[in-house]
Amino acid sequence: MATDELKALEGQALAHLQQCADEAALREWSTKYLGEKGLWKAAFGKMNSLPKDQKAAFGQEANRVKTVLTEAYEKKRAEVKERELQASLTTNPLDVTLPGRPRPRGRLHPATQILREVYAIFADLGFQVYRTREVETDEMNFEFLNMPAHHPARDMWDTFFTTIPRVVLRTHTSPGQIHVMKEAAGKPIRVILPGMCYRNEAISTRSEIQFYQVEGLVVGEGVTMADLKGTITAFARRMFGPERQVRIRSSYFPFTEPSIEVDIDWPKEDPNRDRLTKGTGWLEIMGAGMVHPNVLRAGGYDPEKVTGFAFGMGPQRMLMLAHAIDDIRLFWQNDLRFLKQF
Ligand code: FA5
Repeated sequence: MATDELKALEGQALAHLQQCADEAALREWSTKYLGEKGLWKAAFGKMNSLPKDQKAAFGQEANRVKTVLTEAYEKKRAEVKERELQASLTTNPLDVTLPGRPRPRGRLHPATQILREVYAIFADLGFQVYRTREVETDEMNFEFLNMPAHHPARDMWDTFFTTIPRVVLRTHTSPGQIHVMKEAAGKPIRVILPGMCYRNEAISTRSEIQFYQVEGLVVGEGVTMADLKGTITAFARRMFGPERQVRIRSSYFPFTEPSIEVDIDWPKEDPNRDRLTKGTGWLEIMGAGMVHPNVLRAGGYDPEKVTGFAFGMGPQRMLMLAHAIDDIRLFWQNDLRFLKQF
C-alpha cells in the first residue's frame, strides 16, 4: 500500500530529526525530506500512478505527514536556537547591567550656529538666502561696485589675488549683489547673501584673514533709508535683545550713497570692553547704505525707477558680542575647549 510508504517516511524522518543537533544539520534535514527534490515530494508524486479510488486517501495521508514533519521541524529548530543562545551566553558572558559608554556628541560650529540665527531673523523679515561664489573676477569684486581700476577705495580691501590675472578671492560678499540683480532681471529683490570672505590683512583679536559676512540687498520702487534703518534696528533687537544700543554713523563705501556704519554697545561689565572697542564702548558690526546708482545700473536696474539698500555684516564679530569672546582667532583654531562651549 502506498500509504504505508508514507508512514515509513514519516517514521524515518522523525527519527532522523531527533539526531539533528545544530542549524546546519537541520537545514540538511529540511532539504532531504521537505525540499523541492526531497523524499516527501517524491513519495507524493506516486499519487498519479494510483488507482482512482485510492487517490483521495493517499492525498490526505500525504498532507498529514507533511504537516507533522513541518511542525516537528519548526519545534526542533526553536529548541536548537534556544540551546545555541544559552551556550553563547555561558561561554561568552555579557554583563547587560554595565552602564553604556557615552559617545562623544558632535555639534555645529559656533559660526554656523550664528549664521543660522541670522537666517532665521531675516527669514521672518521676508528675506531669502542667496549664495554666490567665493572666487570672483576683479570686475565683480570691484568694478561693478563702482570701483574702477586704480580707484583709491580698493585699498579698503587687502586682496588675495589668484595666479589667474584679474581673478581674486572675494574680499566681501558685495559682489553677490551684482549676481542677484542680474538673475532677478528687473524684479524686486529682498535677499541675504551669506558666505566666506578673504582678506590679506594682519591677523589680530578682531580681524581674521578668512571670515563670514552676511550681505543684505533690497531693491524696489520707493525703498528708502528709513527702510534700511528700520530693518537694521529690527534685526539688532532680535539678535542682541532690546537693551542693547545701536549706533548709526555716517561712513563711506564706493557702492553705497549715502553710506553708514552700524555699531553696537559692548557690555559695561566686561573687563575686556576697552581693549576690544578701542576705548569707545562700541563695536562695529556692519557697513550699509543706499545702493549707488552705478551699481544698480551694473546689475541691469534703472536708478531712475528703483532704489535699494544694502548692508554687509560680520556674524563672527556679532558672536563675540553675544558671548563676550575676546579673540576672533579662536574661531578657526579648532580648539575643542573653545568649541565645546557652544
Ligand atoms: C564691507 O565689506 C562692505 N562690503 C560692507 C557693505 C555692504 C557696505 C553693503 C555697504 C553695503 P567692511 O570692510 O566694513 O565692509 O566689512 C563688513 C563687516 O565684516 C565688518 O563690520 C566686520 O563685522 C566684518 N569684517 C570685516 N573684516 C573682517 C575681518 N578681517 N575679520 C572678521 N570680520 C571682519
